[in-house]
Amino acid sequence: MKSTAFSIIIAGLLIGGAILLTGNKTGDTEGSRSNVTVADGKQIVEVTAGNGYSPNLTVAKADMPTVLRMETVNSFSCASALVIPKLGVRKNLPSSGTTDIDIPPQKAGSTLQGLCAMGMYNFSIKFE
Ligand SMILES: [Cu+2]
Repeated sequence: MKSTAFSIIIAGLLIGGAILLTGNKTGDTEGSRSNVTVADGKQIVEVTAGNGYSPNLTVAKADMPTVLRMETVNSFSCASALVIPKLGVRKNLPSSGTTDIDIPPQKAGSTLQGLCAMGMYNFSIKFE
């Protein structure tokens, strides 16, 4: 009986640890860099719009022409009505597809925020 309880506790700890590790991998607390690629002197930041935006926080390079590539896959939530106030951007994303938005070079330390039209969902891109 005691060893069963012990196994359950160990299993619980393992599952908990796995969840913590997976949580860290998305890097939402520190910001994701894995969705940023550089090609031909431009950086491409990929953000998925579905039930909200993913990743929530992206860390990108400052002082570099940037393309924000919004991806939607069967997205019918209001996340597809995208607003980027700082850039004066308002876009209706297709329910499925990619939409490129040009972002001029941003200063180090600045943050761009994207929102759904109602302000329910948001994401940020931090430039460093
Ligand atoms: Cu909304």
